[in-house]
Amino acid sequence: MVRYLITAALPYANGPLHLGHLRSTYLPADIYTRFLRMNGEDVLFVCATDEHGTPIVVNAEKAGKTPKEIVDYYHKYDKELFERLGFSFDSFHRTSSEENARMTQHFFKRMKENGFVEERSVEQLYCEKCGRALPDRLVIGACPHCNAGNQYGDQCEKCGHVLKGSSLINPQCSACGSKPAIKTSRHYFFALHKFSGKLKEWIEKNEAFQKEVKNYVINWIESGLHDWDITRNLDWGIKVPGAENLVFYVWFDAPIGYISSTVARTKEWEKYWKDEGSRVVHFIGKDISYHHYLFWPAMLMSVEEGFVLPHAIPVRGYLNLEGKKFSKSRGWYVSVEEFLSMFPADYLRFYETMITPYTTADADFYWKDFMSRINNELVANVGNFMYRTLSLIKRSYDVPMNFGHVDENIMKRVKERSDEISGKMHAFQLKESLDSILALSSELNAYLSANEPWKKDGEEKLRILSTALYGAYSLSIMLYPFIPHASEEIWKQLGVRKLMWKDLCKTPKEAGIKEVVEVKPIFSKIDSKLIEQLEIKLRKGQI
Ligand code: B3M
Ligand code: ZN
Repeated sequence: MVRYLITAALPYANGPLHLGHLRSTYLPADIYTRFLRMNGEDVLFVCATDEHGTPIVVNAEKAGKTPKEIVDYYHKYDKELFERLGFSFDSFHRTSSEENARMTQHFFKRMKENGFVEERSVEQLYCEKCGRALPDRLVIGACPHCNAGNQYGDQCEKCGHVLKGSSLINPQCSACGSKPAIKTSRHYFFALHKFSGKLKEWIEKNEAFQKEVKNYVINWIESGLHDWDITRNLDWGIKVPGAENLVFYVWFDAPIGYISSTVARTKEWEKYWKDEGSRVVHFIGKDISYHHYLFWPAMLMSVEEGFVLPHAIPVRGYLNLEGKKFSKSRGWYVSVEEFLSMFPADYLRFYETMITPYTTADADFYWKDFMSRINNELVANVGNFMYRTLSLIKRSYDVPMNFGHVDENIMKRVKERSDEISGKMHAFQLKESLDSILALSSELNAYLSANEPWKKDGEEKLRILSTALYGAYSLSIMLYPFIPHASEEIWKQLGVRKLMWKDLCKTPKEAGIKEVVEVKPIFSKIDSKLIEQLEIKLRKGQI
């Protein structure tokens, strides 16, 4: 039996979410999950906040708070915002949880027993003044590969190289600016290189992986995989058993968070992670491909406990804002919270899907483009068809009717479209599916205009309106994964509870629709004055 475990990359509990965070990961994962649920699949959708690592330590220090206070705040913040966006997680847990500490320590123990973890001496930077080691973001200096200044010790933002703090040119403690000393310390390393062959074979034969991603991942393997230092001298993190002064590196316990979030939800978590028929699907942004295509599957192999390897790892690119990177410090920024104070969540879900094909290409959020897609595609096409249909019915019949005769050509057309869309959805082509739904909506609008039910009466009128009604609720089913709030509103107006994908083959009568209970437009147009104001505000750096 097929079973699905869907994940969205874990957001760092370290700051407010902006519009760019949603596009590559949470939104596609939610759309895909809702589609599977509508098809009656056994699916669990899990996520969590990623609560360890030096950036959280640094931010907490700057804010005069403890890391725990910061992550408690942002866990709650993210959870609430995700709910408002309609992200339907079955479990939204935390990497600082008991479950995750236990699972992480268990992984480490197994990996060590199996000979994939080695203890080695490392030279690392140490700040005498702060009295602590300086891993990752606790140190700053120039990149030894491209010379760019002001780079943190984990990765160069300019050239993308993964760095070692001790190789930075002119390193400084990022908290106090002192010149660090070098100290040796015992750390644990995960022998990633031992999995090169297995990983390569697994990636090459997996047909669900994107070709472009496969190419660059295979390149990484061929250029040689480095073993990973999976421990850090820090106080904040999951303790390494038997080593008082060490915690695990954030990227070691973060993906394990996918499992512990499942554990927190159900005693039967192993069904989803170990049964042969289970499909684990990780939705990610392209910057974390290395971690999900190489590091994580190797970890799963190394414990030798029958974990299934990821079935698919859909990768998408970044979102920019009007041609530039989102940057909170530079005021080039729109937070999700601000957006939701002005527009419905479905508008964001719709627009971000429309600009996100299934590739790793980046895209831009433009206020004007946002307005025109909402006004011309969502409101004028889908909204208009729904409203026209439902108000014609409401005006024509004030008693329950038998909406049982649907034009066969339209029924055939909807079925063809639904097969096409289903195929695309299973292949993670979400924007491409939405395009097909919009095309169907245009066809239905044309049907209604061509058949002019307002000029007809009796059986003929009833047949045309039954057909339009069938079209309207078919669209509401297909659109539900994308804009669930709007579909739920339509269902309310039709007096039905949640519809399923299989209801696409039913006439309104068979689906239990006897009348239009109430009619209200489900969307409203965006005012161009508001958009102009938002553009000005953004340029002035006030958002
Ligand atoms: N917390 C966020 C990122 O790098 C990071 C993802 C963890 S997924 C296990 O996009
Ligand atoms: Zn210092």
